[in-house]
Amino acid sequence: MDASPLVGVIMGSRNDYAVMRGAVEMLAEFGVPHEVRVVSAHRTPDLLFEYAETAASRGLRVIIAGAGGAAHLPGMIAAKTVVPVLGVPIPATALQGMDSLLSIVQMPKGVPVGTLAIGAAGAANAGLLAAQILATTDAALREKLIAWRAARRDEVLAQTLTQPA
Ligand code: RP5
Repeated sequence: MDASPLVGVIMGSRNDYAVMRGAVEMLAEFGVPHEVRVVSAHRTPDLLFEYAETAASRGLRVIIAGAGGAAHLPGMIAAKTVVPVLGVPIPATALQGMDSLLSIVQMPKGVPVGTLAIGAAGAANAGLLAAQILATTDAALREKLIAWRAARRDEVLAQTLTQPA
């Protein structure tokens, strides 16, 4: 995207992108300027601090952070900025994302992370929710979101089921 990014999509590993692309695709569908980066809480902690500390001054309005395992990335980013952080638990270990969900959702009072569902649904919803947050001050984006919801409604209304004779 050429425009200055309004949403930062970050993840702890390039391996998380298989899930996190759902957020990126949603932002692209709505024409929301965004950036995508790997930022690891335990492998690149200095980058994590720099990313969070410069997020607001670079114009980011929402950060979507996906991580697997102990999943401290969303919480640590949230600790260093007041830009809203949406956390996506990635099913990266034998615990299938329950570890990440509990880690991300259990932020102590004072440093919130808006936590989405584990995996693809959570990633897509994070993209949608970021767009909805931006739409609170963007009427054109709000109209796009309303049209998108109407299209989903019409898809369901057009569905038919074939019953056995
Ligand atoms: C976390 O550890 C990442 O978010 C990823 O989900 C998990 C495993 O990372 P890799 O070993 O696949 O790079 O930091």
